[in-house]
Amino acid sequence: MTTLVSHHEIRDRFSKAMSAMYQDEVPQYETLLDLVAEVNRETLERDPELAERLATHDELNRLGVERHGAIRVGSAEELAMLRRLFAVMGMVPVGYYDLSEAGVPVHSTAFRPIDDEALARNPFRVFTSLLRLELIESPELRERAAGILAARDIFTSGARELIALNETQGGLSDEQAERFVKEALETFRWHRDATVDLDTYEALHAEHRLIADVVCFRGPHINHLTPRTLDIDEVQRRMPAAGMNPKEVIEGPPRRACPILLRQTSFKALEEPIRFAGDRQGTHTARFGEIEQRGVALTAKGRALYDRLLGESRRRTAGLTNEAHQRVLAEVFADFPDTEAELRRQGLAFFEYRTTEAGREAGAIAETEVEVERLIEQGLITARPITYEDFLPVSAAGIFQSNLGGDGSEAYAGHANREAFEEALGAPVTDELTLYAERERSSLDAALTSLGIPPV
Ligand code: OOG
Ligand code: NI
Repeated sequence: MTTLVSHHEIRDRFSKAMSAMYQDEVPQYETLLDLVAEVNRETLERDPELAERLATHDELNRLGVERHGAIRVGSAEELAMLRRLFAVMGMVPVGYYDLSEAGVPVHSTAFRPIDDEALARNPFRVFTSLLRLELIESPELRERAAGILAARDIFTSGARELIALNETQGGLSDEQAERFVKEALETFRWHRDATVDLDTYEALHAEHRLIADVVCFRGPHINHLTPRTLDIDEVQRRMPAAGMNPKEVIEGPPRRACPILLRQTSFKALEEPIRFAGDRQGTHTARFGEIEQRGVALTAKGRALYDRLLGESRRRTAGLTNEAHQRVLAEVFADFPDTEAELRRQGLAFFEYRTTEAGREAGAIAETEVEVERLIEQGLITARPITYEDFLPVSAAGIFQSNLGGDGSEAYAGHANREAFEEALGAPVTDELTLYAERERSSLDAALTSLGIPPV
């Protein structure tokens, strides 16, 4: 019998190997990691309370660990195989994102771990986009792209074997896991040689830069990795002095007392030398470094409010510098409650509940109908915001756009097509809201039960 290592162990090894490869390939990314580490250190020194909170939740040691990366693939076969590859690492497709509306001809999901323990161990996820060839207008170019994609195999034969082995064995042995990490990494590697000639590249590029990026190379090079920062505004401010060219604005909600969802920014993609078929030199711009700061996951109601306020602010922020942009955002988001109690009372965000020491000592509570807020006030249970683990389509589009150059934000006529995406994937995507709701529900049930109160 083979002893299997856990899927989470393999994800941890893989994300570290990927980070090492990317730092090696993109030195500016290493500079970004250093800057993030410096700002995180200073933030913790300034805010001992935050440091203590992170320490008690076992967050300090994995602060510098990458939170996500992103790739783009060209066909249903590639996407379906990726699903099987990520399954080796306990990562499943969560969420459906339509970016066509924002002028990016892809739809996407995030492969990520879903249970608490796995997220605590290593939350690494990969935002994965599928090119929508059907949105290319010219039939001739569409066919050319499809033909080029059909001729490539982005997986090594070793990776294919180990993925199949994972499925029959239900996991991999230590030695197989080592080999898997090495073989799987090849899919994400950068290639200086394009598979097409410069003319083909330019024709596809003229249609949309993203199409050239997906179609012209041997594989879906990892296009960015993203560590977690404790102060995104400060990292954005310091990027130029550290030699990085930040994107114009930080995506997502403004800075708040109770952070919500996700804020992101990046240094802009670098222009890199490429050798095209026929031995002609050119360049390609695809790879960048990103940072993220995460807050609490919002309920459907909270998300609707976020979307409405973001929509309102967008009409007023067009063309503004980041500072002015953030000021307008803060003004508009004044309508979004900014205390944990209010977020809970209005059902805007998800929380995880726990019985406190006092609650455990109090034992069974006599009352049958008890308000959760009262129990919190009495110190019998605590509520902790559940971190948002997913992505935001408007922000993602902003990240795509600023790294593709130009604003080219004209919407495609195509609409969201989750069914087509799931068919290509070969499986349904998990609904992210359901995951948060279940986590909240089960924690509350357990807390109430321990106080002798029947769950509501
Ligand atoms: C993905 C952009 C989206 C994010 O963090 O929202 C993304 C890409 O450029 O391929 O990574
Ligand atoms: Ni990203």
